Order: sequence, then structure tokens, then C-alpha cells
Amino acid sequence: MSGSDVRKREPDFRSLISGFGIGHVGVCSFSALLPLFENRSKGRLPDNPRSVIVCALPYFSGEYPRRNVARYAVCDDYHNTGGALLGEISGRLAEAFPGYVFVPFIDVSPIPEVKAARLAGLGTIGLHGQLILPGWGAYVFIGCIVTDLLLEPSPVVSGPCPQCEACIKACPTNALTRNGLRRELCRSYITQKRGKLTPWEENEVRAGKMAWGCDICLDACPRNQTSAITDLECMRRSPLPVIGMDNLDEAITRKAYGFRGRKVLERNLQLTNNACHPEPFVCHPGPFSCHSERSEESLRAQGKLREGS
Ligand code: B12
Ligand code: SF4
Ligand code: SF4
Repeated sequence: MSGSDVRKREPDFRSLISGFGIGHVGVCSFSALLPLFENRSKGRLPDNPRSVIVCALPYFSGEYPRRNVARYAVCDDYHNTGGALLGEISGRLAEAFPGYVFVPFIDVSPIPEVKAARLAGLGTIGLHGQLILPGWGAYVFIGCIVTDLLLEPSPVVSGPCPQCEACIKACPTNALTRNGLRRELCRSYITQKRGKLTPWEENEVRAGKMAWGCDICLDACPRNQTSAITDLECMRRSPLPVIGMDNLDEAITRKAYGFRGRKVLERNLQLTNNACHPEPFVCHPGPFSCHSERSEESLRAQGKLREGS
């Protein structure tokens, strides 16, 4: 099939993917993503990769009265749910475009996914380092399908990040700077670390009151105040906003932090003494603090307040 044939058939692949409930899809060229991340998943790439189909999967499932895991970890493990969805789509694409190879990746990937989403026209990159998908904010996962089929790259969109720096100001550890993330200072990174933490790191976990991850820079972002609840059923199913020693076994088998193992989660729970983020309706310092859209009243009116836990 020639390049122009593929361009003519482009609507086919978009409608095939939207048939799986994924409405946010773009394409970028594989070569624009070099250099890749060096990890074992690189071995799964097709022999002659030419295009990358990038999908954004919204995960915001609502506000909870209490929560001690990051928003992205409330739903079932996206490596499994998102991975299964992308796997099915890849299978259907292979049937629709015989002779071509389609390989899905999500997170555990040689692809710098935020950059891929930006280059595939899905949105822009905020100063918090995350993709901002217009209308959905940054509470979206990114998954990619790498193919040897030549597809037309999507036009790049200009950005909804006004560089207000609310994310940088809200970051409690100064991990976030205008020049990027200093990951060793990031609470999200610290809660993932194995083994004994330094006294400073232990204090950060205690202060964050999160057994896993951190959302503070994302929650401070004005682009996330009006995020819609995910349209993907697999991201709304079986939410678990609070974990503790009593439900840890179940949580580890189903949730994204399971790969880190029980010891890391137990350590974090001990440090936080089973506390939860004290304020369910997050208010952070900065120019956009106390967003009215996140007040209890407003969340109820929008149907975004979830019961339970
Ligand atoms: C390692 C990792 C982490 C590490 C380190 C992150 C880091 N930035 O260094 C830690 C554990 C800290 C982390 C935390 C989080 N992560 Co993370 N993480 C990853 C992972 C596996 C690799 C990222 C990486 O190593 N980047 C390397 C650094 C150098 O890249 P960078 O700083 O982002 O800069 C790149 C781009 O921004 C780009 N870029 C910057 N500006 C511009 C401008 C233009 C025009 C272009 C073209 C490109 C460009 O160029 C840089 C080089 O590629 C990716 C999955 C993947 N395969 O990409 C997920 C991923 C980035 N993480 C994700 C998430 C959800 C999170 C958290 C929100 C989770 C949480 N709530 O705790 C936090 C957010 C913290 C933060 N503010 O960044 C999502 C982001 C989704 C989104 N909307 O963008 C990803 C894509 C996973 C996924 N599949 O959905 N993460
Ligand atoms: S995730 Fe938390 S610690 Fe990390 S950069 Fe954002 S606000 Fe700072
Ligand atoms: S808080 Fe402001 S600067 Fe940071 S990503 Fe959001 S819009 Fe951009």
C-alpha cells in the first residue's frame, strides 16, 4: 500500500479506534520521538517502525470524601485495562491493514509518551510536565500503538497552558521548576522508592498523607478544575480511593502500585499512620487556590462527588 493510499484510509483507523470508546487519538512519526527511552520494552518494537498512534485515556473518576492514593491509582491498573484496550485495537488494526504490524505500549514503553501526545496533536505540555488534553485536563493516561504503516502526522495544537506557575508554586518540595522536574525531590517518586527512605523523604511521605503518588501540582492547575469524569467504563469501575492494611492484599492485585510490592506500600502506610489527605476538596496556595469548581456544593451539582470510603 502506498503512502497516499494510507492517507485515504486514515478515517477508517480513527473510526475503528473510536468504536472502542477512545475519542482522543492522534498520529506522530516515529522518528520525531528519538531518542527513545532505554528499557526492555524496546525489544517489542516492530522491525521498521514508521508511525505512532497516540491515544489519551481520561482517568478522573470524581472526588471522594477520603483518598490516600493518587487519582490515577484509584481505578484498576491502567497497564491492564488500558493495555487490554490497546491490545484489542491493535488486533483489529492488523486485520484492517493486512501485512502491517501494530504493537501497543502503555507506560512501560520506550516511547516518551508525553512528547508523543504533544507531537500527535492531542494537547500541550503544562509546566507540571503533563499532557493537557483540552476539556479533560491532565488527568489522562497516554498509550501508544507503534506501527510500520505510514500515517499522516496530526497537526500540532497550540496550548492551553498559560504558564501561570500555579503548579510550581503548589509543589510542596520544590521538585517542579521552570526547567522541569527534579524527580528525586518529587513525592510521587519517593512513594515508589524501595527500601529505607532518608529522614527527609520519610517526612515528605508523612506530610503528603498519601500511601501512593502525589497530585498536588495537577490539582493546582486551572486546566484541571473542570475535568470531566472519564468516559471510559474501565477507568470508572471498582474505584479504591483509600487503602489500608485491611485491604492491601486485594489492592495490590488490582491497582497500578501492585508492581512495587507489599513492603513499599506497608512502609508508606506506616509512615502516614493510615491517614488520608485531610481535605477532600483540595485547596492549595497559589494564584488559583480554592477553585470554586472543587467546592463540595459545586461537585455535587456536577455529579462528580463519589460516595464511599
Ligand atoms: C518515569 C516516570 C515518572 C517518574 C519521573 C517523571 C519525570 N518527568 O522525570 C515519576 C515517578 C516522578 C512520575 C510521576 C508522575 N507521573 Co509519570 N511517568 C514516568 C514515565 C514512565 C517515563 C517519563 C520519563 O522518564 N520522562 C523523562 C523526562 C526527561 O521527560 P519530561 O521531563 O517529561 O520531558 C519530556 C517531555 O515533556 C518533552 N517536552 C517537554 N517540553 C516539550 C515541548 C515540546 C514542543 C515537545 C515536542 C516536547 C516537550 O521532552 C522531554 C523529553 O522527552 C512516563 C511514561 C512514558 N513512557 O513516557 C510516565 C508518565 C509521564 N507519568 C504519568 C503520570 C500520570 C504521573 C503522575 C501524575 C502520577 C502521580 N499522580 O503520582 C506523576 C506526575 C509528576 C510530575 N509532575 O511529572 C503519565 C502522564 C500522563 C499525562 N497526562 O501526561 C505518563 C505518561 C504515564 C502514562 N502512560 O500515562 N512519573
Ligand atoms: S507530584 Fe507532587 S511532589 Fe511531584 S512535582 Fe507534583 S506537586 Fe511536586
Ligand atoms: S498550573 Fe498553570 S503553568 Fe502549571 S500547567 Fe497548569 S496552566 Fe500551566
